[in-house]
Amino acid sequence: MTTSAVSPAEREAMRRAVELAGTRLGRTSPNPVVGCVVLAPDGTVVGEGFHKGAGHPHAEPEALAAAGDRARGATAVVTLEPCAHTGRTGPCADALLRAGVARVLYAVPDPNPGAAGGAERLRAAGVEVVGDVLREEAERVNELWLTAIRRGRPCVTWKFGGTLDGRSAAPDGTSRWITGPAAREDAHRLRASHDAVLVGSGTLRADDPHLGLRHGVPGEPPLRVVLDRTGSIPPGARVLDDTAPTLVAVGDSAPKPQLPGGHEVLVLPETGGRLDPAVLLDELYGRGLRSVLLEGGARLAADFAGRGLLDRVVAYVAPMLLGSGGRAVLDGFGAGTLTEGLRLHLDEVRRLGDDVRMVLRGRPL
Ligand code: AOF
Ligand code: ZN
Repeated sequence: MTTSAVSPAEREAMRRAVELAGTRLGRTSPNPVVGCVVLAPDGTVVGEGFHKGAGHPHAEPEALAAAGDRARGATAVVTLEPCAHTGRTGPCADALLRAGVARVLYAVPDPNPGAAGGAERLRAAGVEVVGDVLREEAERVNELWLTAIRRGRPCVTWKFGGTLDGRSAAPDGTSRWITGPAAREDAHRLRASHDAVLVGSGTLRADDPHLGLRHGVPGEPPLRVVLDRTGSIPPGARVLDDTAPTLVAVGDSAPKPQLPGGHEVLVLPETGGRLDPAVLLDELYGRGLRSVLLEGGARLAADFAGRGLLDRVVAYVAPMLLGSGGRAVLDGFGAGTLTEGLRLHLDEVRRLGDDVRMVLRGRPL
């Protein structure tokens, strides 16, 4: 085998490493999800590991510990370029060298300048290193983190459920249910993979959403964030219960609402009577959050769309028409002419019961 040829067993190991990484989605911020598999020279798996989250060991030391002495002369297969820095833990490149690994395959170069450089360090020490192995799959599992690091703010996904003609409620406000149970279940899993869920005050008043994880959906509940410029959140709102912390962002001219314990008020500057979503995103990024899910309403989504702050859209479209008078899923962002429209890129289409789930991306990086 030549230095860079990747065997079927190694490809399979990378697939497994991506799967291991995916088990921690939504639970590692500000860090990425990373998986690692150690293969003996005959292609058998001798160790597996994944990064549990910030402050925990990286994926490579976990997999090396599982492999023990069998790591000597072995191949380490890892979804992200091994780090070369000492952050909360030591450099993975050095751990791989100490373990005597002969070959390292990785999928995605580390875009974090502080941590990158592991591939070079390993090569300099005589280890065979191959990058870009199953890169697309590995980029996909880390899409939220990679987008956040490249943009320097959390990755923003707008999720909506609506009719075929883009309505989220009938004229009288009724909206339960437009999409079916499979779509609603999927939306809960989507929530669990994000660091924060965000709603505007209109949605809060209209729906009184809880924004927590439904019983049975694994994962840690995301931070609930309410954009409430006028500080008018009712103290009895369901989002202020004690199942997860909630951050209420108010304008600097608003009275500071009194919230039950465990929740926080964040005062944001108002410009022209609006809160700037970019300022909120900066604040969340500074707190280590890397992904935000917009869950309503139509004006909040329009605020983000109009400022070029939508990275992804997850749409659950039901086979139903509500026609004129129904509430539009997007309200406020208005293209005057076709060229001003926000063109998205279709990434995934899946049927869920009678509904269709589409994943779309905003502008590419
Ligand atoms: C790896 N393997 O499993 C992870 C890596 O503060 P630290 O020490 O946890 O470092 C975090 C940074 O290290 C993170 O931003 C990313 O660049 C890299 N994460 N690297 O070799 C891992 N989680
Ligand atoms: Zn590392």
